[in-house]
Amino acid sequence: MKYLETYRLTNLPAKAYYIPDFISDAEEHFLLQKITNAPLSKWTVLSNRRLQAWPTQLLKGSVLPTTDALPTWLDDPLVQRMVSLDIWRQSPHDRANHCLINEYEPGQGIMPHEDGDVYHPVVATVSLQDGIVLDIYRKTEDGKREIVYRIYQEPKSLLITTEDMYTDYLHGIQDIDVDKSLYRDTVANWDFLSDDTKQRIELSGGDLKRKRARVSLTFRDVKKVRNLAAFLQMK
Ligand SMILES: O=C(O)CCC(=O)C(=O)O
Repeated sequence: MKYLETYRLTNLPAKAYYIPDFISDAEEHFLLQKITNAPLSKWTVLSNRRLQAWPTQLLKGSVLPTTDALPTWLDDPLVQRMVSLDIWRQSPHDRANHCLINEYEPGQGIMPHEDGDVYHPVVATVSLQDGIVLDIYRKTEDGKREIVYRIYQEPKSLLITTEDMYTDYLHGIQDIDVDKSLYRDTVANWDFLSDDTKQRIELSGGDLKRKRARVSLTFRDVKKVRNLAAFLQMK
């Protein structure tokens, strides 16, 4: 893999990186198998997507118990490869300790939101199985929000957002079947997309139908890691 700076989306505020083909076909297949074969109890089903939290859901939405670590199939090669890119250099645990796996069927999405103070401000998302558009929103002065950038995440890619992109913007995925108006000047990472993806977008006139469930693995470093007994005593 080339030096991280090679993948910087320089047309976005600081900082976002998009790495196509971050994982191989075989790795994608292996990860999808692991996710599919996880116990059914691992899934939380929401109205517009379902998700798995690894190693576990956060206590009170903000604390990771020390007893749990990411399973090997998520750590190797994904987290280790991210660590080698030096993206967790300044994070409290020098690496991601948590992974949220979201599955979006065509027509599903996630409301615009900020990731907040629970995590160190570096987010690394691997996409599997299908592409999808991530919208980046800015808050307007009248308290509303508007889409200011769009990033098309191909399967097997890695998207990293940090600094202002983490703190000053919201992100979301629209609950639609077709990602519309995808052109060179509307997709922030257009130059990084594969020829095959660009051709499919162009052949569809810029309106790309979501064909399969898109699965994402979002890696972050949860700041607070506590011994569970100590955590309960604090109550
Ligand atoms: O699936 C994605 O790419 C976005 C997930 C997300 O926004 C989150 O987990 O906070």
